[in-house]
Amino acid sequence: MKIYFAGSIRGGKPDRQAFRQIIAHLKRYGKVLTEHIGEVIPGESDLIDEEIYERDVLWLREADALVAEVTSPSLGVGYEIGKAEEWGKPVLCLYREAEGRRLSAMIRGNKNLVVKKFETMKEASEIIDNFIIGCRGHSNL
Ligand code: 6IA
Repeated sequence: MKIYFAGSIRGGKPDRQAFRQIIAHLKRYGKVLTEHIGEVIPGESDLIDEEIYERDVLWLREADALVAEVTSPSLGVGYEIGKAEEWGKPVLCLYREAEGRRLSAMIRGNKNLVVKKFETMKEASEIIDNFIIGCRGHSNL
């Protein structure tokens, strides 16, 4: 199974530790195409934006599922979620509730997406496990 993990980079404040833990859990189920997102440091890439876009869209196309951490608002992550939905891929959006912040209605209000709140990594892992079971039920992954 190929999984595309999406998380804020230049968007709102990314929680890299959570990203890394989610990626580590996803790796139990297959190849995480975007493993580097847990490590990316803005401003320290050799790739130009056009190359990043083209590479990421190709990866997203070949992915069997998208898992997005959406606690921090990110234009890039929103775009990736929209594309994955358009291409009929299963999408899981994980978020932490934070005071004074409400998840976009375009994500929380979309019945085509699995949108789940988590607090601990144990909860996030269980949500991921159930999502993957659901993906397998709908295909021969
Ligand atoms: O708008 P954002 O930057 O927050 O968008 C984040 C999303 O877009 C992630 O889920 C990635 O899949 C994708 N993305 C955006 N920038 C990059 C990137 N930049 N490398 C890989 N994926 C990216 C390289 C580092 C750069 C910040 C210097």
